[in-house]
Amino acid sequence: MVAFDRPHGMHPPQAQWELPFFDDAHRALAPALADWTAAQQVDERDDRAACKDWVARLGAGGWLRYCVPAAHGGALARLDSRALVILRETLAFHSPLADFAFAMQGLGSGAITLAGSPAQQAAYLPDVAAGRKIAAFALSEPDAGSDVAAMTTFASRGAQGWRLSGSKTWISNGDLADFYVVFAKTDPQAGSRGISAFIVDAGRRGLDSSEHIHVMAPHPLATLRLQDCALQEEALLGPLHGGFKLAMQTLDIFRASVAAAALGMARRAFAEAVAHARHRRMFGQSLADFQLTQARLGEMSALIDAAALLTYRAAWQRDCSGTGGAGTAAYTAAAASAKLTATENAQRVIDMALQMFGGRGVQVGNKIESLYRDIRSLRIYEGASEVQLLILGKHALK
Ligand code: COS
Repeated sequence: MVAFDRPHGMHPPQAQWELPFFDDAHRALAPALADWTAAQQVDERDDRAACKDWVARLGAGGWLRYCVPAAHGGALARLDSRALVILRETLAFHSPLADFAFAMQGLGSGAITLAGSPAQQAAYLPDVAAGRKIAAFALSEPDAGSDVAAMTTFASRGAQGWRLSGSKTWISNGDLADFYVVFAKTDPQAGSRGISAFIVDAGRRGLDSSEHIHVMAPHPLATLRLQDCALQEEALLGPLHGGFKLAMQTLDIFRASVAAAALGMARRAFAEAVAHARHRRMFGQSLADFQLTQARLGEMSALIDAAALLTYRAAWQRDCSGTGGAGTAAYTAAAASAKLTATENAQRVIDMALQMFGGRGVQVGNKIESLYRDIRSLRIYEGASEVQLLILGKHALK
């Protein structure tokens, strides 16, 4: 296993930022981040230690400020989807774990940005922006993944506040986070209209996060067990029974950015494939001289372009579109299209790149080999491809 995930002199492409979806402030962001990442040396052999390290560095570098609004220590007045897309694409090109560390600060705190009380926002968001607090989003359960409304974690209200019982699983940053945004049923008979969100600090009595989950592309994951976990009244986040919509709105913000992460990984695989094709000799010529190789690179390039345009459109639509922007069904569909296409296309691009590398492509320690493992979960988390198809199908029928 390689000790350091260094880009070996590879710099992410910049021409895409000239597209009219972006403005000059966006265009300045990408090269500055690319230079910054190239100077970072993070030992990624231990995913938990590496993730902590990345959060601290991203905080110190000022990059996490794009995860929260300016009123609470953020860089911009509100969460800017195009900045998130640029940051995630660039980080994922360099290191999928760096991208993960960045993204989870946003996803884990997104519901607080959207619906937190002034006290909740002041207590958490500045620390998230500075990398002093690690955030997590706890929605999935063993029997409620895509079907969010089937969750059984229950929150009961008493004279002293709330008591939460149940289990959450596949929780990114589980056992690493300083706080979790936990979704629980507050009216079990009301389906998606009976869910509420809570902020649960790590170390709280009744919260056990010690069961780690190990996956093919290491990143910190755990199951949370809540047993009569007592919370103060003020731990309720957003409106009572408004948790399902809050979860969907939070996911909506970050779905276009998951697409961007997939795009960054696909662009890296493509850059590796082009470099390899130029240098690899066989049958008296370079791999790049074969028309078969040229056709394959052409296919990869078109898949990347298609993903990029849908991703940037979704981000632009959320930031700028008056009629189809944030909170509209049109935007939800645009984000679903982007996530579906970018993650599926990236899987194909990385697979094609691996094929071009031959045996080296499956050798542990090769960048393509790790990308092949890294990309797989993006087609599942934050709404599996099938969920995106469902969202698009429902939208078409409306
Ligand atoms: N923004 C705001 N409100 C939304 C919304 C969105 N993006 N999506 C749905 N809603 C609202 C609907 O308008 C509806 O409101 P009313 O009760 O007022 O009518 C309510 O939420 C229920 O919507 P719907 O009937 O579409 O919900 P379903 O239970 O059919 O679920 C899917 C829809 C499958 C799309 C949803 O459960 C989902 O996204 N699942 C995947 C979850 C996920 O990403 N899990 C990964 C966890 S993080 S790694």
